[in-house]
Formats: sequence, C-alpha cells, structure tokens
Amino acid sequence: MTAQGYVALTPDSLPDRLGGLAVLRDRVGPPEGWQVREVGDGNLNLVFVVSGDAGQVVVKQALPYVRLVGESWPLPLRRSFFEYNALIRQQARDPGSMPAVLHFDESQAIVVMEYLTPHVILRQALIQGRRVAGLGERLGRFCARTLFRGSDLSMPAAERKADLALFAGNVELCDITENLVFSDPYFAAPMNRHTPGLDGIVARLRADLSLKVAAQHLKMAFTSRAETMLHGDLHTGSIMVTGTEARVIDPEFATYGPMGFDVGMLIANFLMAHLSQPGHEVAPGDRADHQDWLLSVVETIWRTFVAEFGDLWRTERRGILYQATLYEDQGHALAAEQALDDLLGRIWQDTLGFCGIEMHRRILGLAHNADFELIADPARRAECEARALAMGRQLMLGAGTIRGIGAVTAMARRMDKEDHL
Ligand code: SR1
Ligand code: MG
Repeated sequence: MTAQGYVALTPDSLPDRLGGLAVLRDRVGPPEGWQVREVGDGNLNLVFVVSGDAGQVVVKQALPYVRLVGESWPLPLRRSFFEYNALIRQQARDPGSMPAVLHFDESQAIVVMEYLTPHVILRQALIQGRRVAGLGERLGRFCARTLFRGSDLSMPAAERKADLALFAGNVELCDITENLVFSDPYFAAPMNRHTPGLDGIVARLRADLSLKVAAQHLKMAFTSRAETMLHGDLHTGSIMVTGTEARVIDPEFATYGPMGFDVGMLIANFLMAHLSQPGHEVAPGDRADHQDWLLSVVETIWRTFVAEFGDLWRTERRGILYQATLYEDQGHALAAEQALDDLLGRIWQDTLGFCGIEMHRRILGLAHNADFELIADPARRAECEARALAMGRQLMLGAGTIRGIGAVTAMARRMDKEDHL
C-alpha cells in the first residue's frame, strides 16, 4: 500500500473492491458471478477483463513501477490521470476512435473502459498477416482530428493553455520518451539491447555524428514545441482491431508536443511491420502481398491525414493561429491555402524525423517490437532489423529532401531487397 492508500488489484480482490460500482454492475452483472482475468501484456500496467452474466469491461490499473523492468524502476500512479484526461479529450475530438471510458478512480489509478471484442492488438494481427479494412483512413483521420483539435488552430486560447499546463505534469512518462527514444539508442545506455549480429551497424550508427545531432534536434522539438496534445505512444501495440474496425488505446504518454510526433511514430511501426515480414515467411515470398498492403496503409495514413487536416483547416480554424480575419476575411483565401501547405510541409519533415528515430529505438533500446522479436532465427532477425536501422537513418538525415509519401514507401521496398549487415 502507498501513502495514498493505493492497493494493486488482483483477480481475486477485484470483485470485492469494485463490485459496488453501479457502472460495473450494470455492464457486467452482479459481482458474485464475475470472472476476472489479468491480460496485461504491455510494458507498464495491470489490465483485467471482467466478465459476468450481463457483459464485460476492462479495468486498467497503473502499477507504481515499470512492469517491464520491475520495482527497481518506480513510476508514479498519476499517469493514469493523464491517460483518463487524454481519453476524454480524444473522445470529444474524434468520437468512437477509442474505447468508451466508464469510470475513473484517481487514487487507485484505475480506468474502467469498454471491453473491445473481438478486437486484437493490431501488431499481433500484422505479424500474422491479417488485414484491416479501412485502417489507413481511420488512423489518418484520428491523427488529423486529434492533432488539429488539440491545438491553437482550433481551441480557445485559455483552454489550450490550461491543457498545456495540465499535460506538462506528465513528467515521468515524457522522461521515458526523452531518454528511451531520443538519447539511449545513440550510446551504450545500460538498459539497451540489440540482436548480436547487429554489432557492426550499431557501432557505425553510434559513430555517426550527423545522426546524433539530428536525434537531438528531434529531442528539442519534442521537449519544446508544444503544438498540440499528442497521444504520445502511437504504435501498432496501441491500436485494437477487428477485420473492419480500429480503436486507439493507451494514451498515458499524452503531452503537448510537435504534430509530426504521433504520425511519425505510427508510420514507423508500419514500416517495421513491413521490413519484418521476411522473418515470418513460411515459404519464400509468401508475405509479399501483405508487405504491399502494409505500404498501402502507410500511404493512406499520410494522404488521409493531409486531406482531413486540410478540411479542418478550411472549416474549423477558429483558434488564435492563422485567423480567417487575416486571410479569408481580407479576400486572401489563397494565402490561407499557402499557409496550410507550408505548415503541412513542416509537419512532413518532423514526421520523417520522428519516424526514423522510432525505428532506431525499437531495435537498439529497451522496448523492442514483437514484429522483430518473434523472428526466432537471430541471423534472419538481424538482416531485417539492419534494413530498418538503415532506413531510419535515411529518414532522419534526409527529412528535408524526401518528397512525398511515395518516396518513403519506395525506399522501404528498396531496403527490403538490400543487405545492410
Ligand atoms: C519503460 S516503458 C517502454 C516503452 O513502453 C511504452 O509502450 C512506450 O513505448 C515506452 O517507450
Ligand atoms: Mg502503452
């Protein structure tokens, strides 16, 4: 128990502790009949599925430490407060794109949510070679709506400043990102690990001074450019899917940051899914169609993001930035379009940089991706990971010269055929 009276739930204690909540009794049925399974497979939290006569819910509870590492790495419970606050804002900004929030208990760091079924984690589906109809459109819209509507392009200034202050309190989770994403991959940090066959390319990357500079420019953008409320950890493990639907989960890393961060991290995870596919082949080339589909999703995410962001720009630009009073109201609608193009160009460059750095940290740092980790043969895994490392470098260093999402998917196709070991 902590000073505040927090106690971690267990499957046995959960019915007694939460059985009095009307929202759970209504959704699940009388607690005497509840069955509880702990299903958390993420890096940080407890996740329970509670089933009863009337239905099911998910109970997510923060642990006072990093689950992946153990009690030696304490982590404040208040990340649950930031997750809850991010979820309710995302729900308002892109309704239906996340599980419905049913209850929040701040002192116990518990969020009770809709149980998504028959959804599975997107990353697992992609590893198995499964497709999701409309995925790129759904995710591109989610990014555009949440990023636009959480910014000074849309929000009343006082509300946005209050949110900026609120999410600035998510210090410890930002600290994880600041170290694990932006710094640790570029030196032999204590918690790093990588596939042994990568030693050569890892040494070359860590000796690449331009890359180190690029990484710190990106870190500075993350820490100082508070453009919008980010999801903060938008990878394929933070998305649940069926064959036709996708929902975004787990925004506990939410903070104000640059718009390209979420989009870049998301695209990186699809590119890693693509580059890891040869490691999941049963027969040579049997993942080729799936690889094509993954790259089509990458293109659709970006194109939908641009289209939706543009629509919002033209119809909902009611914040303090680029006001219509300066443009459309003066008969200068064309200048507003030019400003939109310029802004999207800046977001594009940021996206490429963040995309590249996410590809590095998932192979060189502490938190790896199952896409590569499940490739049993280390030599095969190293070949795939080396391509991702090389591509990450090209994205980070070439962000200013890469024109269009087609150039990124063409690069991924090329990399997939090359040997970077
Ligand atoms: C110690 S936490 C490691 C990673 O898990 C989370 O999902 C974030 O991606 C974080 O960087
Ligand atoms: Mg998570």
